[in-house]
Amino acid sequence: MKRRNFIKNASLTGAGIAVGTALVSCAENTSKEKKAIANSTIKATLPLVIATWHVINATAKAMEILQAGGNALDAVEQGCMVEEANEKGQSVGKGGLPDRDGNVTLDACIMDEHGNCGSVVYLQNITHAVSVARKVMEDTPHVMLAGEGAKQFAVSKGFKLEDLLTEASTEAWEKWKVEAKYKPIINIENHDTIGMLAIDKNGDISGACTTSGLAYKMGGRVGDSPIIGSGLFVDNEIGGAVATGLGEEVVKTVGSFLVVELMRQGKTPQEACEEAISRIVNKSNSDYKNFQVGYIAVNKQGETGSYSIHQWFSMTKFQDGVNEQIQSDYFNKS
Ligand code: SD4
Repeated sequence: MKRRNFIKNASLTGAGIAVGTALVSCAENTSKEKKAIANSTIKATLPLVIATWHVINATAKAMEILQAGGNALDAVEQGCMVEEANEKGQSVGKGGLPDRDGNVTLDACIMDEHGNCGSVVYLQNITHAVSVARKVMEDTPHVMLAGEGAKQFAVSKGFKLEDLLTEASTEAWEKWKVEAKYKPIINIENHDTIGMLAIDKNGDISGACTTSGLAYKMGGRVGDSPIIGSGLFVDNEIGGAVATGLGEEVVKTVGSFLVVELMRQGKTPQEACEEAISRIVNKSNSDYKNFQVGYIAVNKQGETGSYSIHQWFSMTKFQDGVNEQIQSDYFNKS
């Protein structure tokens, strides 16, 4: 095995592998390899999956796929599909809250370990937006499809058209219309846009993100969730990150790409999430008291992190047989 591959594999596979520091002294190592060796002493059991908010059914589905030897891409897609199909979740897929005109419009994206990605924006009448995004990635020369074009593409791929506006969401929309005030809600029932990252048994990372976006948004509004680099970013050499919350603020700081780049510079996933939040709250005109943004991240060594502006953001993590909700630390303690 070539030296580079040995190091790569040793730092990724199986439970808690520690690579000998003797290798560090070898003159032919690049600095990247040295970093990989230093980091590889961290004990991580693979596979693992993390997701935004409290979504244990989604992480359980993803882990089922990973445990059966499936890859991270299938795991994140099928994990996200659980929430898309859950009509009780009013911010994802079927049952998602509509825009101010009563239209449910979905945004989603997916990214694999090769840096391939696909995305759909303003998709209507199709529950599994994440799967359409995957088809965009795999079956077209494009990255993003929007609106009617995305819908027609989905239909051509065999997706079923459905009415996504449930009774409960119609009722909520009717209530909202009485005052029709637009204000982002900080945490919706502790269960919101789902972003998921998985590392499979080979150490490969994929991620996905899917949402109906902000409730009662303007018609045509698109958030961060389908935008590669904002709602999601994966670099298989470094790690991955996903965002939730007020998408406009995530887009302005290219949040998920930022988190991954900070990890590339040597920050832990936790430190990187904290720094990305600080870029938002420390702007001179930041109105952060009135909106929420949360990040979760994983690095190549299987360390994870999560952080948000306000309390009550959480991450679900499934690793080592434990599928648990972990409350995130947060910035605004005042
Ligand atoms: C958006 N980021 O459309 C999404 C919504 C979200 O928690 O994550 N809500 O801006």
